[in-house]
This record gives sequence, C-alpha cells and structure tokens, in this order.
Amino acid sequence: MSEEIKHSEDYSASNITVLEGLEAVRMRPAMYIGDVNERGLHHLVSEVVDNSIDEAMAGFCDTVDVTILEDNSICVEDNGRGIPVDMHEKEHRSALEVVMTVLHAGGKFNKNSYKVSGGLHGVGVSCVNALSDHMTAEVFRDGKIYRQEYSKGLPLYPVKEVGTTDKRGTKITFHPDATIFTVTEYKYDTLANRLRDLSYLNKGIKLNITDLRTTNEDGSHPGDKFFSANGLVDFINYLDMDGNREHLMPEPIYIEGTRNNIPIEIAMQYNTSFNERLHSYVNNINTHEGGTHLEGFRRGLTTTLKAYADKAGLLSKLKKDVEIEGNDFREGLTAVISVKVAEPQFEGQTKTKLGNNEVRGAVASAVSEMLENYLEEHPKEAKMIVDKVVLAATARQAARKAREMVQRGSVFNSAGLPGKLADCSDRDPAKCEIYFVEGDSAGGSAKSGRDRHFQAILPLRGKILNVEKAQRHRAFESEEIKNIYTALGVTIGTAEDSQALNMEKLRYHKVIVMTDADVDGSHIDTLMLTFFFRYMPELIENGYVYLATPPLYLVRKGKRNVYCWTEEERIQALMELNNGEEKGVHVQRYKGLGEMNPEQLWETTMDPENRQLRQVTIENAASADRVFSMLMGDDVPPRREFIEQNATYANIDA
Ligand code: 0RA
Repeated sequence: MSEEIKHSEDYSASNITVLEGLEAVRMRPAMYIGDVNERGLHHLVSEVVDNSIDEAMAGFCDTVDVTILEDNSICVEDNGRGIPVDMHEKEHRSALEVVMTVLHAGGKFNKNSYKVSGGLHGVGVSCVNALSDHMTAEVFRDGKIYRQEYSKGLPLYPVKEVGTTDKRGTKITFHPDATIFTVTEYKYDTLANRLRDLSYLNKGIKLNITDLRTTNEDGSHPGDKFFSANGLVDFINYLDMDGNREHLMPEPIYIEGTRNNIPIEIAMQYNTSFNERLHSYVNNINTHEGGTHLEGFRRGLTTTLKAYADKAGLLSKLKKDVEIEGNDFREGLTAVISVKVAEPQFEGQTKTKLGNNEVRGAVASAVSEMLENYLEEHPKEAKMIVDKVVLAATARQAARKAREMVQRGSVFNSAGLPGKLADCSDRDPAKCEIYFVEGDSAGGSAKSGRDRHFQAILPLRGKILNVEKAQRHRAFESEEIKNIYTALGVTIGTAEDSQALNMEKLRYHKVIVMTDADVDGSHIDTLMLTFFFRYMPELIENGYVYLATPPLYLVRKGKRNVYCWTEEERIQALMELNNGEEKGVHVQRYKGLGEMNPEQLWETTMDPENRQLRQVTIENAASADRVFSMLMGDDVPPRREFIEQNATYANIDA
C-alpha cells in the first residue's frame, strides 16, 4: 500500500469522526449551547470570545475586538499568538482545521495554560462552527495570513496562505445558521453587557465592541470600549454607581489568592441600602443559582465577622432576645466572587449552580484569613460593619414578626386566601395562572372574562410599595404584598436558607402582570418586576413571570374587528379592511384595560390561543440589578436618562 493511499484513508477516517461530531451538534444544539433562542444565539459569541480571553489570561494578548457585521455575522479578533497552522501529525491536516472542526479539540493545544474560561458549557469554537452556515478563520502568524472557510462546520478548502502581514493574532467570523436558531438578530446590549462583565472579571484586557449595522450622525458606528485596571474593585464601584448607595468604606475589601489550586478573587463593600447584591462567577460564567463558592463565601464572612465582633465586645448593643445570624451580614452588602475551577460541575434548573464540594472550604478559608487581616488593620471600618450588622439583626426581629403576620393572615377568607382573590378551580399549579390586574374595574372585567377553570384574578389597588427603597419588614407589612404571598402560596424560608423562597406550595406556574398600556401601567409593571426580582427571583428564574400585552387599537368595519398591538398593524388593518382609508372605519385607541368589555379582554389578552405574553427573563443579573435600582431609586436624573435611552426594559428581557 503506497504511503499516499494510506494517508488519504486516514484523512477520510478522521473526517468521518468530524462529521459525526458536527452532526451530533446540529441534531441536538440545545445540548451543547443551552437553547436555540436568543440566549443560545448570544452564547455563540461567548464561546469564541472565551478562547481569546484564555490567550490573554495566558499572557499572550491584550486586546479583543468584537464586531457585529451588517448581516448579523460576528467577528472576533485578538492580538495573540494565532492558532497554530502547522500540520497535525496524527490527523494529517493543519492544527487550525482540527481546532475548528473537531469537538473538544481546542484544549489539546493549550496544555500549558489550563483552561479556566469557557462558555456555559465550554464546548468550544468547533461547536459554533457547526451551528454557523458560514465561518472564516484567519490567522496572522510569522508575517503571513492564513485562511480557511467552513460551511456548517465543514472546511470548504484546506488552510491556505493568502498574504503577508505584520499583525499577530486570530480572527474568527461566523454567521449563525438560520435553520438552527429561531432568531438570528444580535442584541447590542446583550453583547456589550457580557463584554463589560468580562472586562471586570479579567482585568487588564481591552475588550472593544463595534456595531456596523447602524451609523451615527458623524459617520462612525456605535460601540463601546471596556477595560478595567482593578478588576472586581471596579466592578463593585460600577454596580453601586446608581446614586442610591453610599459606601461605608473608602475602598472595597479585596481578596485575591489561590487555595488548593483554586484561584479565588473577591471584592466586597457595604453600603447604606437594604439590598444584598451578590454576583458570583465560575470560570467567567455567571452562576445565577450560586453554589459551593457562594456558600463558602457566606460561611467565611459570617464566622470571621462574628468572631471579630465577639472579641472586640461590639455585640453588647444587641438586645437580649436578638440572636445574630448569617443573613444579618448581608444587608447592604455588594460583593462579587470569581473563582476558577478546573473541572466545574454545574447543577440546578439552569445549570448555573456550582456543585464542586472542594470549593466550599477553599473559599471559606481564603475569606476568613484575608478578612481577619483586613479587620485587624482597619478597626474603624470593622466597627462600622459590625454596627450595621447589629442594626440588621434588630430590624430582622421586627421583620420576623411582620412575616408571621403574612403567614397568619387576618384579611383572608375561609380557605386562607386573600378576600380579593378570584381563584380558579383547577388545583394543578402547572395548569394554573394568576393575573395581577391594575385597578378594580379592569379586575372586574378580567373576572368576568376569564376561564375560571385555570385563571385566577387578583386586582391590585393602585401602586404597590417600591421595595427598592423599603426595609424588608416594611415590605412585609404592606397589605398588597401580603396578598401576593398568600395568593401565590409561597412562604419565606427553606431548610437551607431562612431568607429563600419556599415554592413547594406555589399555586400557579404562570404569574401574569396585566396593566394599562400607558405610563402608569408601565410604572406598575416596573414596580411589580422590581418586587419579583428582589423578593422572588426564583419565580423569574423558573420562567414563571409574564407581562400581559393588551392591544393598542381596535379597527372595525361593519362586523369585522381587528385588534392591533403596534402602529404597523394598525396601518396594515386599515389596508386590509378599507384600502388604507380612514373614512368608513372605526379606529379605537385603547387607553386602559377598563375600556374593553370582558369578552374583548378575554379574546385579546387572556385567551391562550390569541394572547401575546411576554416572558420575563434576566439575561444578565448584574445589569438587571443596576437597572432596577436606577429605575426605582431616588436619583431621578439617571433614571430619566435611562428611560429615554431605553424604550423597553434594557436587560430585563421582557
Ligand atoms: C494554542 C497554542 C497556540 C495558540 C493558541 C492555542 C490560540 C488559540 C486561540 C483561539 C483564539 N485565539 C487564540 N489564540 C491563540 C500557539 C502556541 C505557540 O505559538 O507556540
């Protein structure tokens, strides 16, 4: 057998494995990237950017440029060493081709730097390639430019030299395959927010984004440049820069070190608010659901602060019947925790909860040691923190009494439900919905119009409390908020966490806020979403929270009614019913839900067959957090500016 034949057999043999790998990704994309909707689409960018971040963290590059092209292709370019292009001995093709086409091949070339970043599933660039109808890889190395293109993951030609350059680096351009994804339009804010997070999580790297799809008045393109010299310390300051939080310390406490080979980085700061802001990351991935690193942080924080307070005799101010507990250390705390774990195990509903047990102790001991040092060296700050904790414990005592009220309930009917609740008859939560409706009159229409088998109605009287500005026990004293808890059937406190939401008895899996399509209505939406985000984030995480969308217009000619949700639909309806003429048709602008009769409300806004519910999701917890405190806080100028710039909830993808 000649050498040449043997070679080609090997080549085709390895091609078959490649094909099988790519086929698997295209058959079950969700298994690799989470989903094929907006989240998965944006996830592709993270996968590619993460490789460049790895190269930067290994010390070989300092800039990553992300460009959204006119056709929603994404280009990611770095100034690193460039992916090697030499022939791969066993595979008989270039290393670049292997990295780009073989599942999980990326790591093999990166022995020296152990891979710590990586997208949600760390699937690598070959997976992005498989899900792209077109991809181009360009490598700038040794003065030359190399190129290879692919379609659905398969090379269109072997790697070729296409010119000379004095640049160094790697440039990957891909266009997501519209036969795989339900949406293919990139959202600038989603990508920019992700890059901003990454710049704080990986200090020293310049991350730039440019959007070529639109042009500014001066001919330039919209874009942002993200760079952080101080990493998590800058992150804390950014998160709290909303005008509503006064920091208690001149600088955040910063902890950086390695325990049991686990790199750990933490920054924390106490402020004058009542909310806890805790963002945790594992290998640059936002762990929404927390996990062992967070447990370790809380344990280290609580034991160290408690021991310090005891030793310094600072707990004497505490009333006799008040016991200090873990949660008291969290009021007004902003903290970001970032750990790098070689083989992370992700668990939980959305696979964003760290499961590795070895991380808990490592973080706890790192926090204890470094925090102890800090407290010894900063007695003034230490006292301020302990005083705040004592105050929180005292307030919690009051809150507990209010909570007991919530659970006991005086305004409830014989079934222990709020008197204003028109409940449904079905008892299977998965089938049941509850509508929170603005105003008693719309509440009345909703009650008559609904399907009482599975739809419950709770009318809201006016605006609910702005929880962004209230202490927890004040919130629990509010009648409306008590009603919401009782109607939903949820309580506060689980076996693991006395503050967590107990959803075991949740009575509805669709929680729908229905308000007028006007300024007041959108204010109520925001108040309600703020409440759910701060007090019941588990509901949002599970995908249970929705906004109803009543139509804006009714266009009527004779017996034909057409409901319209947008201006375009109104014009379209005029075309269809009356050749575009205004005369001879009746156009009604709905200002409030109350203007619709029960049948119309059912037909347009409540009937599962016709209605358009908007599911509330949180695509980036850090930005959502800022958005809520900005929208609901005291500081009006930034809020106005924000609302002007963002017609919809920017990061609360409702
Ligand atoms: C492994 C080895 C070398 C470079 C890279 C990986 C690399 C991969 C990516 C992916 C995106 N950008 C990247 N930049 C570099 C080079 C090893 C050497 O030159 O000795």
